[in-house]
Amino acid sequence: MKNITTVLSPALFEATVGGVENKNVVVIDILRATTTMCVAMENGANSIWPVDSVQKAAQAGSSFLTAGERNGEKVEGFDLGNSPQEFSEEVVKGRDIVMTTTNGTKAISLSEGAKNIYIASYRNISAVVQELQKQPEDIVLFCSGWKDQVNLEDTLFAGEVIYLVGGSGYQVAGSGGRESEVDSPKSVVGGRESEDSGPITNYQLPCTKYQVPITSYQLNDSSWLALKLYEEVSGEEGTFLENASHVQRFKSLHIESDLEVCLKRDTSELVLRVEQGIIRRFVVT
Ligand code: 3SL
Repeated sequence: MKNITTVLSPALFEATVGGVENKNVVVIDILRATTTMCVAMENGANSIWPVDSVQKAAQAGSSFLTAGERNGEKVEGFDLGNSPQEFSEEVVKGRDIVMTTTNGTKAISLSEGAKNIYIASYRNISAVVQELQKQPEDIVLFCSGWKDQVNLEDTLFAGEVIYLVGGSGYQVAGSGGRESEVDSPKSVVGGRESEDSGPITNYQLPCTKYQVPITSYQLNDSSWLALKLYEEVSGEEGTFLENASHVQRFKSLHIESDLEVCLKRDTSELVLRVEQGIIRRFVVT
């Protein structure tokens, strides 16, 4: 039995998971930090050192490209902001980057001590899912949110990871094999059974997509929330995310074109992992 626990914002980290030792943490900041990290590594950056303050980044040393934002705007004096469009091959290839962002790098530092810390975005979602399916330990999906608040984009993405990790159907444990094999997330049958049978939080998710053996997963309430949101919105992410407060913020900062980059799927098969505080490509052995 594996637990998939979703942490909806850094403010809920302590209360939701307490500690992350022996757990696989996936840090999610779709708009934009973890997407930008993926783009930088896709374009050949050597490594990214995520730090939680502007001061630390500024003191990193001249060999680093400095990158970061506060409130969505580039930190004054830094080489780069946090727009994925700035991290082109020409700019980042072979470079070590030090990066600080309002929420994403904070979630990474809170995850310190986990067995593995992965960096996820739509750009590497399938690679991350396959990596998670191989790991025997519990999974924590850590949504960076916005200034400790829950946001739509990270929650929606967490829901898709839950859906994909388990595959395209699932059955209620103890239901005598009642199973839902489905074509689209919208028709997934799940949920809790009647009050009399008590709460059922223990589901078997047979994965067909990546042909992994059936594993049982236990979802916390936030994971259920995320999964159900994904089922509802799947295929219409772009339209749905027009409602997101951060997309509204993009509009006021005139950076709407970043949204399209952030919603691009599977542009690489990179698994990015934080190793001794530094984000590197994870070489699967
Ligand atoms: O907070 C963060 O980590 C950033 O991704 C926010 S922003 O999109 O750069 O505003």
